[in-house]
Amino acid sequence: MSNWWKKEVVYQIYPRSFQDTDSDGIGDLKGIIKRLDYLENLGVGTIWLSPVYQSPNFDYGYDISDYEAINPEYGTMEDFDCLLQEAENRNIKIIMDLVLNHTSDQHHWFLEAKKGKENPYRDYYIWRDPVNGQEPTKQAGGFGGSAWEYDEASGQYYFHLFSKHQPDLNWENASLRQELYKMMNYWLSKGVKGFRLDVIDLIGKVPDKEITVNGPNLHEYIQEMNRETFGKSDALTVGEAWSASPQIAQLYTSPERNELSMVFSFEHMVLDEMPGTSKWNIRAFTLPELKKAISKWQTALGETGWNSLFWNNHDLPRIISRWGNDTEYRVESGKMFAILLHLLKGTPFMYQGEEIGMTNYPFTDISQLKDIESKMMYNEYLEKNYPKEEILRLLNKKGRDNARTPVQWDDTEYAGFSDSEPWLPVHADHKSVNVEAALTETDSIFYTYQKLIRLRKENPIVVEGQFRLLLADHPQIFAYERILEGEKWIVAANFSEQHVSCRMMDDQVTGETIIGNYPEDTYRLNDLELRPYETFAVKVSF
Ligand code: TEU
Repeated sequence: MSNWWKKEVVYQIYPRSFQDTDSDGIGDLKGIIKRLDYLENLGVGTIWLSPVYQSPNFDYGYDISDYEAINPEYGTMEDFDCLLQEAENRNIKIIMDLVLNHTSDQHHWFLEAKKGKENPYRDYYIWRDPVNGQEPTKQAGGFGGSAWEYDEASGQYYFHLFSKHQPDLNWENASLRQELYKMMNYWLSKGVKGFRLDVIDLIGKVPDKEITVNGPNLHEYIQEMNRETFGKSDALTVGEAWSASPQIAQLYTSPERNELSMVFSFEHMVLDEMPGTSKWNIRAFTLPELKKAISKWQTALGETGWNSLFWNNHDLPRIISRWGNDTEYRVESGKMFAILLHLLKGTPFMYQGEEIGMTNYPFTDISQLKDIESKMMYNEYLEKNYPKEEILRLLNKKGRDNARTPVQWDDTEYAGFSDSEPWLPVHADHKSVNVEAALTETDSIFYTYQKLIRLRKENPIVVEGQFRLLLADHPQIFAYERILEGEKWIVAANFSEQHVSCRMMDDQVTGETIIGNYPEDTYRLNDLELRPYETFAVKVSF
C-alpha cells in the first residue's frame, strides 16, 4: 500500500453551495466540473464530495433515500461519471461521503420496514415496544428531542440518533451489512478512491443499554467493511469520530488493524463549548488549551496511526470568524490558520471557500436559515423562553449554515455562484472576498494555500517530520518544530491582535522564511517582535 493520502491535501465540496450551472440557485455536478481547473491550480489532489445521492434533503444529503442514485438537483449518473473522468484527467481523486449509520425515512428499505413486523426489511432498522406506554429509553436525538419515534401502525418505536427522518440502521443484521458493502463496491468500481464515513463511531450502538458511540462491535464491523470493500484497493478512508480519544484513534488507524486511514477527531474544535453540554453552550478558552489538545493528538499518533487536520467543514462555523478576526485582520488570521494547520503532521482537509477566507454570514432572521439542526434548536430555545435575539446570536456564532452559503467566485449579484437567487443568501462581503479577486492579488490567502500544498509535495519533512510543541504555556504564541534527518523547521504564530515580543531561543538563531504572512525573509528567533497574527515557518540549522 502506498499510503498516498499521507502526502495529500483534501478539499471538501458541499455541492449544493459550490457552483450552479442550471440557474436553479442550487449547486450541481456540472458546476464542480466547471471549477476543476481552479482546483487544479490550487493544487489539491483529492476532493471529498459531500453527499450527492438521492435525498429528500431534510438534512441536505445526510439523509439518503437511494445510495446508488444521484440527486436530480445535482445532475445525473452520467454527470457523475464525467466528473470522475474530468477529475482524473487532472490527477484529482474523488472520495465520497457515505452515511452508513442511518438512511432517509424515504429509503425503500424503511418504506418496506414500516409495512409491518413480518416485513423482511423490518430488521434493517431498530424497533422496540413501548415500555410502560413510553419511549423504551431516555436516549436523546442529536438534533434535539427523543431518539425514539412512535409508529402508530405497528405500535412500536423506531430509533434515530439524528432527526426522525433519519432512522438508524441495525448493523447487527448481517444481510444489511452485506447490502451496504455491495453498494460501497459499486462506487469503488466506478473509480472513487475512498470514503468519508459519516458518524462511523455510532454504528456499533446498543440502544437498549443506551450505548451510542464506541459500541462493543464497532471495530469488528469496520474490519469486516475493510475486508469486504476498500481494503482491497488503495483507498483513503476517514471516519467521522466525535467520540475518539487518541487511544481509540489508534484502534481505527493502526495499519495492522486494517480499519481506516484516519479519523476526524474534534477535541480541538469543541474547546469553546462547556464540556459535556452542547455546542450552543459557549465558553471562552485559552490558547494553551488549544495547543495542548493539538499537541496531544500530534504526539499520540506521531509514530503509529495518522492524523487528519482541519479547522472547517460543512458543520462548523468559519474559523476566521470563530477564532480569528473577520474584519481588520481577515487576511492575516486566515493565513495564520492555514500555515499552522498545514505544517502539522497529518493530512490537511480544507473546506470550500476557506482558501479565499470566507467568513460567517450575519443572519438576521430565522427565515434565512435552512439547516435542520439550527431550526430545531431555534424552536427548542424559544420554548425554553430564550429571547429571539439571543438565539440568533448563538446561531450566528455556531450555526451550520455559516459554512453553507454559496462560494464566492466573483463580485456580481450572486457572486458567480448562480444567475438566479441561491438557496442560501450570498454574503455581502463577496464584493471584495471572492475567487476572482483572490487570483488577481498575488498576496491573497489563496496563494498561501497554494504554496502550502506545494511545500507538502516537495518536502518530506512536512509529511514525515517529527512534531514537538514549543512554548506550551505562552498565552499568545502557537509554536512548534518539525524535524527530519538533520532538517528542522520552526513554525510560530502570534494568535492574537496584539504585538507580542518573545525569545524562542537563547542563542542567536536566524531562520530563513519558508512561508509567512508578513513580508520577512528571515526571523531572529532569540528576539522576535510579532505583529497581529504574524505567522511564519522558518528553516533553521542546528
Ligand atoms: O455530523 C455528525 C454530528 O454529530 C453532527 O450532529 C454534529 O455534531 C453537528 O453537525 C455539529 O454541529 C454528521 C454530518 O457531518 C452532518 O452534516 C449530519 O447532519 C449528521 O452527521 C447526520 O448525518
